[in-house]
Amino acid sequence: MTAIGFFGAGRMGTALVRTLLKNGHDVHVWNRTAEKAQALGAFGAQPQPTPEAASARAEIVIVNLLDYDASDAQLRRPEVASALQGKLLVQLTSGSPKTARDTGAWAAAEGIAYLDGAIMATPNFIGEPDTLILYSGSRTAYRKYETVFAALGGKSAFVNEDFGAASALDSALLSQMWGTLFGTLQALAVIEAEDIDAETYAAYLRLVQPVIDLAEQDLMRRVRDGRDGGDAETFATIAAHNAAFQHLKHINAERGLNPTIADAFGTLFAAAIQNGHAEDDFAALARFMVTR
Ligand code: FVH
Repeated sequence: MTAIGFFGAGRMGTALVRTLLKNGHDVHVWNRTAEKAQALGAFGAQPQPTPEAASARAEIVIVNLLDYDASDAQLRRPEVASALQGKLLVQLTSGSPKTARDTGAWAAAEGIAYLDGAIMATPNFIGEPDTLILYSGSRTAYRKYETVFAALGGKSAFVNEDFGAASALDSALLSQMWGTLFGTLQALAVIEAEDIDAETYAAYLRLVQPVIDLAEQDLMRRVRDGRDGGDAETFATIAAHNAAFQHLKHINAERGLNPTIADAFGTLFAAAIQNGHAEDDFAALARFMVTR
């Protein structure tokens, strides 16, 4: 059993605390709205009136507040920083690589061991064997409390000692998710405008998915290896993609659909073609994802 301090009893914080309690840990929880922390008392938590009180008897302090502004407003208070000294601070509030590195530097200066985490799941998946939570920072601290992290998510992993790595992966993986979800929004707009039902579309999508998956894997390998010129293995050149893309543009215009998502595709295709990459692989578009 580990004595754990916990800041936050929102949707995710409540799921995390209840999972820690189920795994037999002694959890002292503080929340800005005290009633939410008190409600966790029914599950065995020890509600505390302040973050420093929640940290006093803890070996590890886990933070899961709305954002880093809310978190910093608590952590940077001298009473809290001194209560954390010599302990492990685990930041599970979502943030950017920069905020993670800044907090890591602050923690080091305060004599606090630090792990920055990224929860790659919604609250309902917390405590499940396949749930992934990424951590980066103190490898020693991760190893010491690995069983606590495994209880929160069975696929939890230590990325590396760069404090910002977990947050960077969080944003990359979320980019992948948003790309799929925004693509789905565009697809659904097209089929609705063309009077095709969603079940029909879903059935054909399942048949096309292997083509999409292979193109994604090929793209990742080509960008990793720098093989972005058109070659015998290129599935479709940028010119071929762009020709097909014009049909989407025409549907959006003809049917009065919002062009915002398609415009992002068009901007990148146009930049690559204007710079002489029409006959190159789709992977050549990666060159235009960096602006400096
Ligand atoms: N919900 C999810 O699926 C995602 C999955 C990935 C990771 N996120 C991150 O987890 C953080 C918390 O998200 P949440 O969904 O639990 O958010 P809420 O339910 O709104 O709870 C927010 C908690 O933060 C407290 N809080 C907000 N502002 C302040 C402040 N200025 N000072 C102190 N505490 C603050 C709030 O307190 P209260 O409103 O109950 O008094 C909640 O405890 C977040 O980083 C997600 O990106 C979740």
